[in-house]
Amino acid sequence: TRPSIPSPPGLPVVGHLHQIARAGLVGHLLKVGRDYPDGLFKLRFGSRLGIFTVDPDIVAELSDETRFRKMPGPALRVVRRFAGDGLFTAFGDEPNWGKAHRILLPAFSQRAMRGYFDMIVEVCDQLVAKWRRASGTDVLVADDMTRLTLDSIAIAGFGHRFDSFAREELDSFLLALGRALGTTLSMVTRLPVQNRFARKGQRQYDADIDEMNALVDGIIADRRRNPTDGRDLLNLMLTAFDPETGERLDDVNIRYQVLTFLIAGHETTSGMLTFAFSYLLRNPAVLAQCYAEVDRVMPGDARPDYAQVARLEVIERVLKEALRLWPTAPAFTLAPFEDELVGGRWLLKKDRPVNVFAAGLHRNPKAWDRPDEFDIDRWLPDKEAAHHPHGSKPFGNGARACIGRQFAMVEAKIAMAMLLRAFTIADPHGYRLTIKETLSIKPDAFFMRVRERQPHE
Ligand code: MNH
Repeated sequence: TRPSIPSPPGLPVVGHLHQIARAGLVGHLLKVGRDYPDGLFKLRFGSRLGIFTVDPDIVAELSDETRFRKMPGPALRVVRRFAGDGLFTAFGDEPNWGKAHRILLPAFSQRAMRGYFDMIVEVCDQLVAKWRRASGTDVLVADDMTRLTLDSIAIAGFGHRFDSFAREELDSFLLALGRALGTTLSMVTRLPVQNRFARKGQRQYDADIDEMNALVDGIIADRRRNPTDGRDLLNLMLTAFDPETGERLDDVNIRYQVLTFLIAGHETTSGMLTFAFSYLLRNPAVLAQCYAEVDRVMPGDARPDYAQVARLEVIERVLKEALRLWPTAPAFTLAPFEDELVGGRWLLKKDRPVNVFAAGLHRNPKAWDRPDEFDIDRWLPDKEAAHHPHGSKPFGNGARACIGRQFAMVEAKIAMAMLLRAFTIADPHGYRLTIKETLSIKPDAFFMRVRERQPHE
């Protein structure tokens, strides 16, 4: 007989849900992951069983695309209620995945990125202006990073202006999205009976999805009324033909794609930036390196240009290290095409999702020295080359890896550089990191003191 997958002690009926309720899903998985650095482990969510791994050698096997592929698990199957067969939530064998992937890939080329650059800089300028007005006070970092990343993807991808910095409150789209993702998470981390009694929540959930769709339909209708000739995401969706099938995307799928990009295109980047700022405050020597880099690469107050982004290498390492410690999309799910043995001993069933828990993988001592320590020098070129090749997966794997990763890195680098060029940052309240999870993760209630830099600073 084959060994069964190990599991920490749980309770009858609820399994491990009570522990998850206490620590949060990511907090609990980080804790359990430390006890199972090798192989697989399983947790019980009421009647449902989840299989997890944080082992880089197992992840190496799961990353073999001839044996495994992305298989949306319970959480993404709930997200499909509003994102349908959009790129993120599609099953790989749904024709719309390949079609949309081929049609939209050109929107993420180097050339396309260059085209978005000025729009991103314009949004960053608005945040700089806002912090100037706030100079000497505390800002809620996650909210401003969310305004920045939402406005950037909306303007670059769809020509839509949220103008988030013109208003005090977050856009109602963000509030609807926050509630919808929170509900999604609770659907997979609570017992079915607890969910069945949450009727009022169900009505709110439906209303939130309606609100998000209304915004998306408005964006699409607006472009149809006022066509443009750029090749942004929306124009590709509306007009481009798939080179393989010769077909265009249908209207239902376009709606799913626009919503998918509005969500996937901002949540995780905003979390990455927020974690990165929290680490800079706790690592003054690294912060000093960032200031030196910004003043060298982007001196004065001239408009940043695209070529400078490649030279922000310290800031890039800060972002990579923040994503190692807190990958803002903390897990993804894969399944074998056929029954497969992994680690030479555990049988994984065809089509049964396995969770790669990236946050635990990224802190596994099998892959990383001093895994809990923030050390940007891990990402110096020669050291990076020496890492375990599957010890870091912040953007997923293979054909289903993040299509927006360059967009995210360009945007985050330029934002961080423009903010550090203009402000000194401080942590007068001694922030202690706590995590807010929806499906992605962010630092919770992180306030930072910002002050305009003086010429000598
Ligand atoms: Mn992104 C897929 C992480 C920024 C659009 N993204 C993924 C996956 C991860 C991920 C992990 C794979 C998920 C899975 O296997 O189930 N993404 C990130 C992170 C950042 C990020 C950590 C920022 C930091 N993503 C962005 C941005 C965009 C974007 C910015 C859009 C502009 N991501 C996507 C899309 C997919 C995806 C679309 C789905 C791709 C596919 O399956 O074809």
